[in-house]
Amino acid sequence: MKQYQKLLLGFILGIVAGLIGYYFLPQKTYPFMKTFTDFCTLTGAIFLRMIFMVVVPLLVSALILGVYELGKGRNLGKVAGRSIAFTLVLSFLAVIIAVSLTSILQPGVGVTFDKAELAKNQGVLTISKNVEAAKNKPWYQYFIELIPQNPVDSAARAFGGEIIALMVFSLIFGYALSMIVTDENNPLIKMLDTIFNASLKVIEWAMLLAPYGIFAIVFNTTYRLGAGFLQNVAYFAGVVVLGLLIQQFVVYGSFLKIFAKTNPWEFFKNCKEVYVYAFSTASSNATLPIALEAAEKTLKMPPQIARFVLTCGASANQNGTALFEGVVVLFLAQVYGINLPLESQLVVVLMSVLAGVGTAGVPGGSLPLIAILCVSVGVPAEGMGLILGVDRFLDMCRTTLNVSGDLVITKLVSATVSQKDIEAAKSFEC
Ligand code: DAS
Repeated sequence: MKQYQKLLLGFILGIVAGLIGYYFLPQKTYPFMKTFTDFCTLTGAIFLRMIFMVVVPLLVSALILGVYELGKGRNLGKVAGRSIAFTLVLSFLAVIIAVSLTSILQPGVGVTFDKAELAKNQGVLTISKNVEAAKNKPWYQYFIELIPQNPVDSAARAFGGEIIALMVFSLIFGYALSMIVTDENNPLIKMLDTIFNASLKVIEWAMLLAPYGIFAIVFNTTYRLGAGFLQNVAYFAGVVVLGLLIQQFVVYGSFLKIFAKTNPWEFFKNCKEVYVYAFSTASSNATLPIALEAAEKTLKMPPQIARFVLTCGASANQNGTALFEGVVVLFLAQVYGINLPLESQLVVVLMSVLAGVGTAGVPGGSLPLIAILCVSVGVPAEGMGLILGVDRFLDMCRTTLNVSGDLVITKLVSATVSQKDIEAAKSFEC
C-alpha cells in the first residue's frame, strides 16, 4: 500500500471509529474509553513531536543554505536578481490571497464544538506565547524583535514565538556566508548540508509513523467533538484549494501573459506531466528531475536558467505552502475565536513567505512550521489536530503549485533577461 493510501486509511478509520465512540461509547458510561483516548493522545504526540524536534535544525540549515546558494549565484547577475524578485512578489501575492479568502469566507467561524475539549485532546504543544502581551506590544516592537539579540536564545524559544527572529538571522547569515565562502567544500557548508539531510531523515521516520499518528489524532478529535468539526474542515480544505487555483490560473496566468507574452494554457498543458508527478509524490525535491527535463525538453527554456531557478526553487520558493500556511493560521485563529489584529496578520504574511523559503521539499515539510507560525501569533498549535487528517491531500495540491511556481519563474526570468545574461549564467545548480 502506498504512503498516501495508508494516510487516507488512517484518516477514514479515525473518523469512523471516532463517530462510533462519540455516539455509542461515551466516556462517562464506558471508562475504558479514557484509557484508549489517552493512548491515542500519546501516539499523536509522539508523531507530531518527532517532526517538531527537528524544526530548528531543519529551518536554520535550509534557510542559510537556500540564501547562500542564491547569494552565491550573484555572478548570475540579473538571473539571480530577477529570480529572487519574482519569488518574493509571487509568494506575497499567494499569502495575500490566503489571508483575504480566509477573512472573507471565514471557514473557522461558527464551529460547534468545545475548544477546551480540543486543547485537552492534543496537549502536544503548550503555548508559551501570551496573546495578551502580544496585543499590548507597540507596532515598532514587532520589527525590533525581528532581529535577534541572541540567535541561540531565539532557537531555544522557537516555540515561544522567537522563530521569526531565528529565520531573519538565518537569512542574513546565509547571505554573509555567500560573500565570504568560495570553496564548495567549505566545512561549515558541508556541516549545514549534513544537518539539513539528517533532519529530513527524521521527518521521513516521522512520516512512517504518520498513518498511526493521524488515526490517533483524528480518532481523539472526532470522539471528543463529534461530526460537527468535519464540515469546518471540509470548508477549510475548499478555501485552500480555491486559493491555490486562483494563484495558479489568475496570478501565474497574468504574469505569464504580461512578462513572458506566453499563452498560459499552452504553458500549463506542457507542464501536465510534472504536475501529476508533484501531486502524487507531494514532494518538490522528488519532482525536481522531472521538472528539469520538462523545462529543457518540453518547455524549451535555457538550461542555465532552468537549473538555477528550479534547483533553488525546489527548496526556497514554495508559493503553495506559503498560501496554505496563511490559511491555516487564520482558520485556527477563527476556530479559537482569536481576533488577530492587523499587525498580527502582517506577521502571518511575513512569516508565511519566510516559511515558504524554509520549508523542506518533502511530504509534510511544512507541518513543523505551521505549529511555530501559530505559536508566534498566539494561536494554539493543538488545533493542527483538526487539519492533519486532510493535510496529505492538501500537501499534494500545494506541492503541485510549488513546482508550478518554480517553472513559471523560470519562464519569467528567461523572458526578461538578455541572451548575454543567460550566457553569463554558467550552468549553475544550487
Ligand atoms: N510537500 C512540500 C513540498 O514538497 C510542501 C509542503 O509540505 O507544504 O513542496
